[in-house]
Amino acid sequence: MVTRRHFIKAATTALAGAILPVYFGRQVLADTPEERFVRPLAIPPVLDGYSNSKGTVIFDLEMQHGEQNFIDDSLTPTMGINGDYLGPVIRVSRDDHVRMNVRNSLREASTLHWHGVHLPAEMDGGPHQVIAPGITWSPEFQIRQPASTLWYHSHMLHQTGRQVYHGLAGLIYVEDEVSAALQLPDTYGVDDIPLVIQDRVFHADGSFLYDNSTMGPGARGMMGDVALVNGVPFPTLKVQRRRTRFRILNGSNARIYNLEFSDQRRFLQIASDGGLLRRRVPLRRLRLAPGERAEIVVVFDWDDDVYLRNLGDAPGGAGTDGPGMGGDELAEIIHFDGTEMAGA
Ligand SMILES: [Cu+2]
Repeated sequence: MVTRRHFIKAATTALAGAILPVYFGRQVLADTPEERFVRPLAIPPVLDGYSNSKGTVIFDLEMQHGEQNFIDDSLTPTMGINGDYLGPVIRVSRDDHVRMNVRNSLREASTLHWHGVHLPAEMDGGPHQVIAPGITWSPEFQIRQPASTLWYHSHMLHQTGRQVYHGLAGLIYVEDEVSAALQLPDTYGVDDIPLVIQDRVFHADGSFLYDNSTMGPGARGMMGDVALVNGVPFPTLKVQRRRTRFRILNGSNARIYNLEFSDQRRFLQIASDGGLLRRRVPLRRLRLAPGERAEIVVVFDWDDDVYLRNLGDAPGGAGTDGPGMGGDELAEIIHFDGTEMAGA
């Protein structure tokens, strides 16, 4: 059958070298999970903002070019917010009056859209709200919705896909008195962990391959053979014997994930796009389309050695997404390792 890799090779040939060969790295595409999942998961910084004399909570955000090492020794040109790739978790509370100072330090125009935030359209960074290079845009709005996991990303006309692919995205956490009162794991980075899942294709020189032209590999949306979680390819997270909450964002351009743990353990979904569910839902699989969020709680133990893996979108599971759709290219996404806790 035609795998995505073959498809891209074919496309590359068809374009007669218009794009460089796709990367087949020795590390991130190593054959065995033990060789692949060698990098620790990164935890994005949290931005709590600062208050002015009127009580408005202010967040300073800067869209910028950067570069980051994803594969082998190469540096990948990227875009980020307050960093090289992706942006901080913006943490707000219900009823807060907030101001976002969004400075565009890119060499190109962009926007920043608050995905899922209930707010007046003129305060949202949709395609109508272009920020020219060198300009700071400062929308103000009140947080008028329950606790939830939202996100922000570029929404630049005709450039959204490319800019998000290069890293212009981040999470927004809304907290309220309900989320504070529930006995949910809520220690950020310890038992309350964001997982921004994205798939990417790399050129041989380490740069991102993004080609959504009619003849390009991303004509139906870019899908990749390298999984990034919080910007780290095929990461490992050391886990402890405790309930752990994951706030998962499908930050991919086109891939729909059907996620499960490799031992098919049960977990509880506690929140979706709109916030906390009325009751927890036991699941073994979770389907997430691009832009969707879900919060889950899973119990780890000291001898755990499990992966979160993608079964693909079709009912038959991995490998059945069809030629060129890439569903057969991305199985294990992140490794959870409790084994070093043995005897501790
Ligand atoms: Cu969006």
